[in-house]
Amino acid sequence: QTRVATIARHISPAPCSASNPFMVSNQMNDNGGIQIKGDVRDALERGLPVVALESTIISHGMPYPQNFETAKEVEAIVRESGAVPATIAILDGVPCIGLEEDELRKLAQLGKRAIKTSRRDIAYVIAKKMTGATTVSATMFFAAKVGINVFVTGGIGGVHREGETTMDVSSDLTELGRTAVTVVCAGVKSILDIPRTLEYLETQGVTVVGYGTDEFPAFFTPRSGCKAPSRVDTPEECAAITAANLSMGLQSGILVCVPIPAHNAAAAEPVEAAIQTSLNELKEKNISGAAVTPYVLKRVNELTGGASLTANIALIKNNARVGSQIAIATAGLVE
Ligand code: PSU
Ligand code: MN
Repeated sequence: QTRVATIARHISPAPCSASNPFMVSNQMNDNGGIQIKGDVRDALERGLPVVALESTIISHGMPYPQNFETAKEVEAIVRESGAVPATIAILDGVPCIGLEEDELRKLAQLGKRAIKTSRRDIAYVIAKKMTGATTVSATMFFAAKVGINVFVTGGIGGVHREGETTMDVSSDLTELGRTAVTVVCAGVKSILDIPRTLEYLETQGVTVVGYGTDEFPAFFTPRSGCKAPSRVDTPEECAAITAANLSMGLQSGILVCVPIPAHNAAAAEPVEAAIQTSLNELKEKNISGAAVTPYVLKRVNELTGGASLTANIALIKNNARVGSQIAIATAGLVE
């Protein structure tokens, strides 16, 4: 059992006041509050590169068993690249930083029976001792809390189409505005409103960079037609931006957008058609809120005969390679 019940020194103490009985003591975390897997804790204490990974992508983003296989392969890529993977989830009410293989499998098999856990859901899932798969927003929160600077995912949430009336704007975007973690992704899907997503990221003060591209990538396809605000071409440049962000205490996130490699890109046209179909179905079936993204991912996969899932898996692995290099370069710059 490599699991440890103590927290790393990176966690800043919770505000604690003897005169206020409602303030939770910092001691709570020392006993099963947050569990950090042994190899992750060791790497954090020694300043070695760690890559955070989310778990909603496992439970809600892909079907079993591809989700389990992909989760394991992504962790293996991070290790082969020279960093330590830390998949984050809440298991039976305990936030876990780094999962054992049997825990990954359990989450993969639970699928949508796990709670899709964004920032708003964290306290509830913990208090109810539930099992929650963390989205980008919740994963960023926990990564920052334990001192992990780099986080790899597939795609982030964004402003939904017609978001100007529904106000369906992913909490991933506000989390990026308030949490200093560098998130490596393949952009946002064209199921979302990409221009408005970029506007909102600017409002939130998020540093957005295209990785080896001038364009903001659109997840399944390398191009969106929208210009990325800035561009980098190396892991070292990303590390320098992360270091500057931390040293200035900006307390906001960085979004590194890596285009899907051209040979993995699903042909744009069938994906776009499948997206349109599933968006229409959302209205017919009255699906809204947190259920939207999982539904569309599932339907686009069905409608493209699995082509979108193949592309999804390929881009995540590519992001894991790039993200590990960024984590390694960052560990060399940041204490
Ligand atoms: N995009 C994907 N796969 C996913 C998600 C997004 O291609 O699994 C998940 C991520 O966990 C992301 C979340 O943080 O969906 C955003 O959900 P919402 O749009 O409800 O905020
Ligand atoms: Mn939403």
